[in-house]
Amino acid sequence: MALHHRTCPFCEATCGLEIETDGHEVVSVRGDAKDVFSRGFICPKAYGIKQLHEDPDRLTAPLVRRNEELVEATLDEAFEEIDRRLTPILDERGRNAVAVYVGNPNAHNLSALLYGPAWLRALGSQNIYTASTVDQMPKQVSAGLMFGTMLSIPIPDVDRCEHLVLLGANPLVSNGSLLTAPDMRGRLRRIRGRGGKVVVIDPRRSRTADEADEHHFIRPGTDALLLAALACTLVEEELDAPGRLAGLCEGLDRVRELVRGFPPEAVAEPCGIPAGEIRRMARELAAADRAAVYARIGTCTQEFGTLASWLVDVLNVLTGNLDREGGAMFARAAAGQRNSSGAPGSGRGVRFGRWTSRVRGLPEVYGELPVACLAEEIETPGEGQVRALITVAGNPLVSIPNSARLERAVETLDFMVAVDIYVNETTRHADVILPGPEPLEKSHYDLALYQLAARNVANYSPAVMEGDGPPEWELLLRLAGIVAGQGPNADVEALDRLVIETLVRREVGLPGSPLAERDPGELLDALEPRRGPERVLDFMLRAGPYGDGFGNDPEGLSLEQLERNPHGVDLGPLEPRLPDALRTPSGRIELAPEPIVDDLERLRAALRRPRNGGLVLVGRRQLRSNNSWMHNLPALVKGKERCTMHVHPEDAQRLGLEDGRRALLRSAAGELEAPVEITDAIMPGVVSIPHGWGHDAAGVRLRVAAEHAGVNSNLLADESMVEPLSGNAILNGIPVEVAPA
Ligand SMILES: Nc1nc2c(c(=O)[nH]1)N[C@H]1C(S)=C(S)[C@@H](COP(=O)(O)OP(=O)(O)OC[C@H]3O[C@@H](n4cnc5c(=O)[nH]c(N)nc54)[C@H](O)[C@@H]3O)O[C@H]1N2
Ligand SMILES: Nc1nc2c(c(=O)[nH]1)N[C@H]1C(S)=C(S)[C@@H](COP(=O)(O)OP(=O)(O)OC[C@H]3O[C@@H](n4cnc5c(=O)[nH]c(N)nc54)[C@H](O)[C@@H]3O)O[C@H]1N2
Ligand code: SF4
Ligand SMILES: [Mo]
Repeated sequence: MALHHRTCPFCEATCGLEIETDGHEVVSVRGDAKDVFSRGFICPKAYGIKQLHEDPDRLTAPLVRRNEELVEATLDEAFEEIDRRLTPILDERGRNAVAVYVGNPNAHNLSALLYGPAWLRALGSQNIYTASTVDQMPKQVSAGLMFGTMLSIPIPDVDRCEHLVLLGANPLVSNGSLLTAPDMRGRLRRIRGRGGKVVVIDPRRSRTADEADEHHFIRPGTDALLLAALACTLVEEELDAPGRLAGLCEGLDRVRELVRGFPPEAVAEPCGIPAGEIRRMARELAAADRAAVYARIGTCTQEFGTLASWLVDVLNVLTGNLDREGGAMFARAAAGQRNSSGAPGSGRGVRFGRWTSRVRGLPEVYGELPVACLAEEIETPGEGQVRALITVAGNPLVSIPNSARLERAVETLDFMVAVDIYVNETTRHADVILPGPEPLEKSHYDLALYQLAARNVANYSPAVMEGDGPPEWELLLRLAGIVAGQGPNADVEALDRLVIETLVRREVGLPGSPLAERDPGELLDALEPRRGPERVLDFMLRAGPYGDGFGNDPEGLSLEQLERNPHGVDLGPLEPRLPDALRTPSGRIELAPEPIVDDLERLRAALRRPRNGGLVLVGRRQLRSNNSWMHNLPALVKGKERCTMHVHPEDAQRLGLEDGRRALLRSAAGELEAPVEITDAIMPGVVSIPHGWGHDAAGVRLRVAAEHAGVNSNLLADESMVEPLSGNAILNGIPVEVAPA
């Protein structure tokens, strides 16, 4: 028997797990009571790490398509096939003919975070797509424009705040997003316990709403109007008090003027929230000592996603709560954080639209194109047409709008590779599947999520057991070798060396770095004998804000120190970081970025838009689910059917829908049938279906999931609808017609 401590990789909460193993068998999975951040908390998904380990459908060997069928092959055969098929496409049709889709699990995968960028650079295609444009891209756009980097996202200081307003987020189910804070139920209860208040704005009375002091239904897609009206109230009633932030902001007076155009009396009707309530909410927000406004996916995947994301931080500024204890603060991560590297206080800022998508002309954002464009880029002939697709831990045939169209498009590709652990709705179309190791077989460090954490922590977990196959970073470097023209057997060791050398050289050349002017050779020697992600991570930690600086501070952080602390290292509560954390060219908070301000005209038009009284569709997440890919684990799908359509009793009656019977939903993009679940926890005029289901397609090798297939809600989402600033898909507030099936 052996006891291991490992961070859970399944969601953003980064809970510590205590895993007991007996040889290759997982005996038990518990919360790690000594974890410095989660202190024993886990959710039901943690057990998934055991069931994933045992899942007979999980791939452990590469698959290659031979005579129409996916059959097991050796790794060398798989890479030879990739080289044989991909290289001519690159040679004859150019780099853009190969598209890549990077899915959500990459954000929880050290190998992918460290080596993904390297292989994408080697590929050099403009057709890079990720799950970010069906998720948080609007927040990254507003954060980049306001503060200078895409992950400079203020996090509510939940452990010290006394008034928290949550919009479009259900952390009691999702366990938090762009807010890494295990046990949100406990944290919200403590806010109330210390006399504070929790307010939830959501078209559904969610589990989080049940735990709150106050919940308001809101018409989907109208959060930007509500937020603007809250800001307007602060300004009109002279309740705004930015304090020291006033001296850090560019455009404060301009914003004060702009929000005056959205008085509560004007937005009440479209939002479905009375003006008096909006004014009261604004007054309470202003009166609270330590308050934060926080919004998540419901406010991102909608028509005014970037405006809503921006207005959240406008409110945090106007109330003086940005960068203040108990307000909305910036984490200070131990490794890899752009806003704590180099010279403090200013930077290059962000630039978008360096290229545009070929068919629809949508701008690139942070090096990627909107995934809602992928199908048309495959379908439309001409130079730069996508002929090959490589998915890395992604299931776009379920996750992106109008997935039926993408499916038809994918069937016409010349070649497709998937780096994935299952044959699912997407990967069944691949010609080669490269399975990475399961979570227990790889080391873990949350490079991305600690930048968004409600407390500064660092926690590294070594692999729990040895895998048979190669680590994911080696797979990615071999792919890099192929697209760089080095053939199927590139020297992985040499490529890995190139990755670390590039990183070290960049750091020593960076003005303001603690390692500026140091000798790269000396630093590389000090990293010996580490290889792969451990070498890169060790370097990032030592070069980071708590690092040992390779001798500068012998007490400072290094990977070795994290290895000695299996329950993590607590780096303390959030601390004010402005102006140092800014990376805007002006060295100021850009409170009125031009592209965002220009978009207010579109919001103003929404005030005048007549409403037809029709139904709109939103999504919802479920505790025992993780997007599309954990439905093959028996413990997570047992019990009653979960992929149902929620509808309010009044709507059900009007439409003749009966609980437990099926409804037919139609949208501009498509139609589907779903079982009806009548509940007054949803706002009249709104229906809800969770995403990530629909596992009954031919060729899918998910035996458990197939028995709990559900329907894919993205058959209804319209790929032609994207939010203009971020290119994010609009997945909430989709007009639908509903009738008994
Ligand atoms: N309608 C609607 N659509 C949505 C959303 C919504 O709210 N409503 N939410 C959106 C959001 S927020 C997201 S993040 C996306 C998610 O979109 P995707 O990232 O496309 O989908 P996932 O379901 O996360 O699929 C993950 C894939 O990774 C594989 N995988 C899991 N673990 C590993 C691993 O360790 N290694 C490898 N190589 N593969 C692995 C799984 O088998 C699966 O194929 O969906 C989006 N789509
Ligand atoms: N158990 C579980 N946990 C997960 C996931 C999962 O699938 N299952 N997925 C993970 C991923 S990839 C992500 S991105 C995060 C997301 O984490 P959250 O952002 O917390 O996501 P949800 O739980 O979907 O909550 C979104 C809420 O927005 C509401 N909503 C919909 N439209 C609107 C609107 O127009 N306005 C407002 N104000 N609200 C609206 C929905 O009713 C829903 O309650 O969760 C992560 N954690
Ligand atoms: S909350 Fe998230 S990180 Fe914590 S145990 Fe559940 S899935 Fe894992
Ligand atoms: Mo997500």
